[in-house]
Amino acid sequence: MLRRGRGASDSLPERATSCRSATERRGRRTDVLMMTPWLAPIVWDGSFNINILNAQFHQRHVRIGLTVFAIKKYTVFMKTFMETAEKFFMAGHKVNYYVFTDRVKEMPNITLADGRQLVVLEVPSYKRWQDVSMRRMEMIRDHSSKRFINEVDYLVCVDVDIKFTDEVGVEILSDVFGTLHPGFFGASHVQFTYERRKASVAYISPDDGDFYYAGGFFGGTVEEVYKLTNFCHSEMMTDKGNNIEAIWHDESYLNKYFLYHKPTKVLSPEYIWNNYYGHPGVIRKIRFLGIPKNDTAIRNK
Ligand code: 5GW
Ligand code: MN
Repeated sequence: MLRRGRGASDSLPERATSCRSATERRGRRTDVLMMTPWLAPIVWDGSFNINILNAQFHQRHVRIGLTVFAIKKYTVFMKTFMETAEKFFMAGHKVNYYVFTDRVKEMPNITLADGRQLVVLEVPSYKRWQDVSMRRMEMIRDHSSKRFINEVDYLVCVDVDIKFTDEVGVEILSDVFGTLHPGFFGASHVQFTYERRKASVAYISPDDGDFYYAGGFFGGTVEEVYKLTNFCHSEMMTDKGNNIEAIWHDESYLNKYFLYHKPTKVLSPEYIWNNYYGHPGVIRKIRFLGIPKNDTAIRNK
C-alpha cells in the first residue's frame, strides 16, 4: 500500500477542515431552496464560485446581449440603467447592450468599458402601455433571428426601471433561465397570480405551477430566447384574437411557457428585488433593484 508521509503538524482533523470547499467553509445554504424538483440550480448568493465560472466563460469567449426597452417616458431610466450595468453587469466579459427605443435622441451618451457596445434599435411605440410591455416579446423574437444570433451567445432580457446594485455575472447563464418574482418566492402555488381564466391560453390550473417567475428578468441562449419569445408572442396573439388579455400581460405568458418548458436555471429574487418587499434575511445581496415609479409622472406620457 502506498502511503504518503505525514508531518507532525498535519493532524487528521486539520486535514479534514482544509479539504472542505470555500462554499462549505462559508456555510452551505440550508435556509433556501437550492434546486428545483427537475434538478435545475436555483442561484443564490453563496451557491457559486464566480472566479471559477469566470474562467470557464472566458475560455469560451462568451458574448452576452442585454436587451432593454425604453419607450416613451421610460427613456428617463436609461442613464442609471447603463451606468450601473457598466459597474455590475458581466464585468470583464463581452457585452452588447440592445436598447429598443422610439426616442433615439434621448439615449444617454455613456463611455463604455472595453469589449462593450451600445446598439440602439429604433422601434415603434404602442399607445396602450399593456402593448408596450407585451410587444417586447415580438421585438426580441424578430431581432433574435435577424441579428442577435450572429452577434451574441446569450441574451439577458430585463426591465429598464431598475438599477444594478451588486454583481450580476455569468452565474446566471444557462440554456434558458427565469427569475423568482420577489413577491411570491415564499408563497404556495395556489397563491401565484397566474392567469386563472380558462378562456385565456395563459391559463394555469390551481393544481399546477412550480414557481411564479418575474416578467422583468429572463434569458438564455439566443435560440432558446427565440423559442420562448415566439411562444409568448404567438399565445398573446391567440388571446388577442379572442378578445382576451392575460392578467399580468407578458408575465402571464412567460409563466405558462416555463410551466411546460422548465428553465435550466432559476435565479433567486436577488436578481429582481424591490424594497417594497422589505429586507428578509434570505436576501443577502440585492443585485438588481426596482426603482419606484411615480405612475402619473412617468407612465402615461
Ligand atoms: C408605461 C406605462 C405603464 C406600464 C409600462 C409602461 C412602459 C413600459 C413604457 O411607457 N415604456 C417602456 O419602455 N416600458 C417598458 O416595459 C420598460 O422596459 C419597462 O421596464 C417594461 C415593463 O413595464 P414596467 O416596468 O412599468 O412594469 P412593472 O411591472 O415593472 O411595473
Ligand atoms: Mn419594471
